[in-house]
Formats: sequence, C-alpha cells, structure tokens
Amino acid sequence: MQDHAQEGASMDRRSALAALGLAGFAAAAGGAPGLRPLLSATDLGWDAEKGEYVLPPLPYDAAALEPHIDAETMRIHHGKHHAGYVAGLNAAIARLGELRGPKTEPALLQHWQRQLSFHAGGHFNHTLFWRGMAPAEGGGGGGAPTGTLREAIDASFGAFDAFLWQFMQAAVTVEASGWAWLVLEPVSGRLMVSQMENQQKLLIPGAVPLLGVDVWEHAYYLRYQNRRMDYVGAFLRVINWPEVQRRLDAARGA
Ligand code: MN3
Repeated sequence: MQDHAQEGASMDRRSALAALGLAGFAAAAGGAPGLRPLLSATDLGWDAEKGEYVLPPLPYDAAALEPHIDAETMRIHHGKHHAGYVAGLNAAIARLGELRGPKTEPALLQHWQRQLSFHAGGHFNHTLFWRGMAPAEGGGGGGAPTGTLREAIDASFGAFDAFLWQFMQAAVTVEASGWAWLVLEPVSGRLMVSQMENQQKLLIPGAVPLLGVDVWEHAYYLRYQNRRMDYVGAFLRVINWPEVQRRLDAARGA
C-alpha cells in the first residue's frame, strides 16, 4: 500500500515534470535546474580528476570596472570571499562523501548539508556575478537591453524603467546580506525579480538566474560604505546586457 502510494507520487511528479517540459531540462542540469545551461563545468572551475572546484579567474582585470566598482574591492571580493565559497563547497562535498552510511549523526549531516547549500550558492552566484558585468564606456557594460531580452522585460514588467525600479528596490531592501536577481520563471516563462538572503534562501526553486547583484557589504563597503543605493546605481552602469541576453537564450533552449 505504502509502496503503491510512493510509486503513484513518483509517477505524478514525473508526469508533472514532463507536462512542464522540464524532465529533460532537470536531468541535463544534474540536479541544479536552471544553472547548467548558463555555466559550463569549465566556467565553474570543476576539476573532474580531483573531484573538486578550482576558483575560476575573473573574466577581466580587477580594475576593469573602475570607477564604478573599484579594483581593491574586486581583488578582495574575488580572491578572498569567492575563494572562500569554493573552499567551503569542496570541504562540504568531501565531508558528505565521508559521512555516507546509516550511523551518521543526523545533526552532523544537517550541518554539512547546510554548508553545501550555502557555499555552492556562493560559488555559483559569484561566477554568474562576475560575468554579468563588463567595463562601462565602450567595454560592453551598461546601457539598456535590446532584442528579445528587452521584449521579455517589457512584457513582464510593463517597461524597462519599471523593471529597474523593482530590481533596485529588491537590492536595497534585502535584509542584511544577500542578492537581487532577475530570473526567468520557467513554468510561466515570465521574467521576475526575486530577492535572495545569504547565498541561497528565498530564490524561486527552478528559476533561472539571468542577472544578479551582490549586496553583501563586502561587495561595496570599501568604496560606498553604507550607501547601498549608490553602489546599486553604479552596478547598473556595468551590467553586461549581452551576457544576460545569452543566458535568456540558453534558458529558453534557443
Ligand atoms: Mn560576494
């Protein structure tokens, strides 16, 4: 009876996924729906031989986003903070590998599962973040989106300005540390703005992250101190809209 119920639930889930066209998508993503079409294993620094991640280099010089994002912040943010998430992710993967078995202390498992979630979020978010920016004034960053991305923004928010307002408000009002994201909600196909607390909480499950701004204080405090709004305004000047368009195309399977 119980087996039958479980089988039924499993079939329902499969049918639901198939109906949403997500079954192949989720399988291809290897349990990380929404991410794999956007970043390759190489982009993420995955070393299959060692079975661990290596911090990927910045896609540009640390000073490339000056004066909007300063070089010192970029160096510390990438070389210390992002590196810390990579190290934490590798440690969590290794520890969980050692903790397999029925006699593992549940609280210890829970600790490392939480570490995995937090540090995987930190690594993936930052990898998307660096590539989501480009130098302003002729370097590809800033301006406004065009093409099908602009059409999707207009259709989902009414106008580009309305999107910008929602995105900035989401970024400025995150409590303590977190992110604001523009995401593709895969079932409705709509673009939405979502907040994230820490590195992993609140984001819509399955949503495809198209553009994120890091509003942890480590992302802006050296240059902007407590003026998060000024930092978010500076971020808008270096958004790599062609990369956001590429992510939207990848997410849609274009
Ligand atoms: Mn950060």
